[in-house]
Amino acid sequence: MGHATIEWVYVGAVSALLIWVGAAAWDVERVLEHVPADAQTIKVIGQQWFWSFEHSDGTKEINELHVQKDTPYRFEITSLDVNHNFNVPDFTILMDAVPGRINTLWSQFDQEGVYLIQCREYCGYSHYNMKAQLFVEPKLETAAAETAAAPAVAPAAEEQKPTGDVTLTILEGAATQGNPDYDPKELSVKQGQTILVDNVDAMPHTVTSGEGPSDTNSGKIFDTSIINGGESAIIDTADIEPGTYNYYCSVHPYMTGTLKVE
Ligand SMILES: [Cu+2]
Repeated sequence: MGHATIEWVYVGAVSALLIWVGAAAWDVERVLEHVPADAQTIKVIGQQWFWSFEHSDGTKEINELHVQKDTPYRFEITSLDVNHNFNVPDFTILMDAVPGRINTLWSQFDQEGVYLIQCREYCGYSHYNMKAQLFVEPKLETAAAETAAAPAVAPAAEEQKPTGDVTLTILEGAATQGNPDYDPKELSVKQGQTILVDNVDAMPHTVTSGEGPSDTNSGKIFDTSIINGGESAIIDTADIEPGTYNYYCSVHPYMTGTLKVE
């Protein structure tokens, strides 16, 4: 064979190899992009410093996400403020949550259990505490799934606001550091009285006993857990020993107050 011929064989072989590698890569890409037709959509919204989720039937959850085992889900991920990253380490889910755009990925979960959801993009003051829980529950049969799949946090439609002996208000704008938050900052009650915690802000907040997120005794004396914007919760002081207790908001730990039980 002449010199030129060998060169052409070589060029041909290399080209074929490149085309094969390219096609294989494209195939992998296609598999990743291919969302199963029966996938259910879950909207994932990151905000300083909590996660909210909206299921295709309209149910919303905050810092908790309930899904069913072996069911494909398509996640539409976004942010309402700064950049976050939606990360479920146990299922190698990692996707930027960026304001003004929707990133999608799909996944399904093959193990029942409770798993960590966290933010993997530094997003400010309480980034390290921007965590949620993923509950992978048994797969329900399709007929029952419609109703039974409804997660724990149902939309509070015509629910009547509860009343309490005293009111603790979470003020509008409280989520922004430096703004007035709890009103009154120091609340005194008599043991046995009930406290209506009225969240008039648009953001979710909590009233959680303790010194802050790193306090291992957090929430042991009282904890409203998440109160959505415009909603309220009751703290019953019947079982709280007289004393003075610090509390904070688990979503915005710079929000603090004191509860005195007499
Ligand atoms: Cu808060």
